[in-house]
Amino acid sequence: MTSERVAVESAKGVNGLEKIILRETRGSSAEVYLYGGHVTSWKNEHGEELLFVSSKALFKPPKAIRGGIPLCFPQFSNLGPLEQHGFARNKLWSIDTDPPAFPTNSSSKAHIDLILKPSEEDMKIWPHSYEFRLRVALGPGGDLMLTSRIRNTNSDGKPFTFTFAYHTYFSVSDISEVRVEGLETHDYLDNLQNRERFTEQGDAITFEGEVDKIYLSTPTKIAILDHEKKRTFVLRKDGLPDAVVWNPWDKKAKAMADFGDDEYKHMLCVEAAAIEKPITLKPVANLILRESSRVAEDPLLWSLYVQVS
Ligand code: TA6
Repeated sequence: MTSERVAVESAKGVNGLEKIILRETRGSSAEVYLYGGHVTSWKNEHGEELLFVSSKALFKPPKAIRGGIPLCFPQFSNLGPLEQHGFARNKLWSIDTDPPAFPTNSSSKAHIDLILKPSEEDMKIWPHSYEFRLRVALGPGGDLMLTSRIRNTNSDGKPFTFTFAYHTYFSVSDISEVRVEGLETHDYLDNLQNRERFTEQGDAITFEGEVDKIYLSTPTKIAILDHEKKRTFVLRKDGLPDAVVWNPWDKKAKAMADFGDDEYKHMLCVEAAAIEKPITLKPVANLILRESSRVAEDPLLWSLYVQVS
């Protein structure tokens, strides 16, 4: 592999924040910031960016980066006493130099293991000891896989409970031309109507206004069809029963300082999540949560899994 195609490279990103660049032999690439364990770029073999990051995103702690794949842990949204979406997305992660063996073998060298552990200060906010390991990997076909392994290391034997989401911002050509398939007929909680419960209509979801819905117990495969780009994102998730669909549309877009007024036209969040039934983890128990996304010019399938050991 020539120097410019080193599989894993550390580099300085925006505001000097450290990032890891992953490159796959066939040309796809991804970038992950240690700040937030945050994937901010995923490009296909043609160098086309597949994730949305706002032109107004602040790469400045403690503000989370607007775009890419923020990690919502240990709390989704305001479903608890902690700050919105928890704290994992605004903590500094480290490179995990000695990760436990990985459940599956991948031929791709383009992966990085990060780890987050609480400091004394953190324990005052959330009184639990844990190890959150995140592997970000690029597959041979350019697919992006995120695997979270969460271990409860409380020495007092106490379990802890959390909600979780991969808050993925997909880049789309024109939101009014996008369809989401796989959530039809499923129940959802509408965040715009006090999380009241409704059932989705029978057709694929299309967008003509603000959407903020938590779909419950969805299928493991969800597709995002971008007709203009003749592109389909195939998102696979296991162990993450729910899926959030969000687009702020024009008014909310204007209200967000780190988001451009018209940028809602070019992004859609489809988030693999565990929200309706919070996850409880006993000490020493190990949980693996995984999501993968793939671009399929001609839709093909991908599969991954979740395991509790
Ligand atoms: O995932 C959807 C959502 O919970 C929306 O309600 C909206 O608040 C969005 O996340 C962004 O949240 P943030 O805290 O990043 O501004």
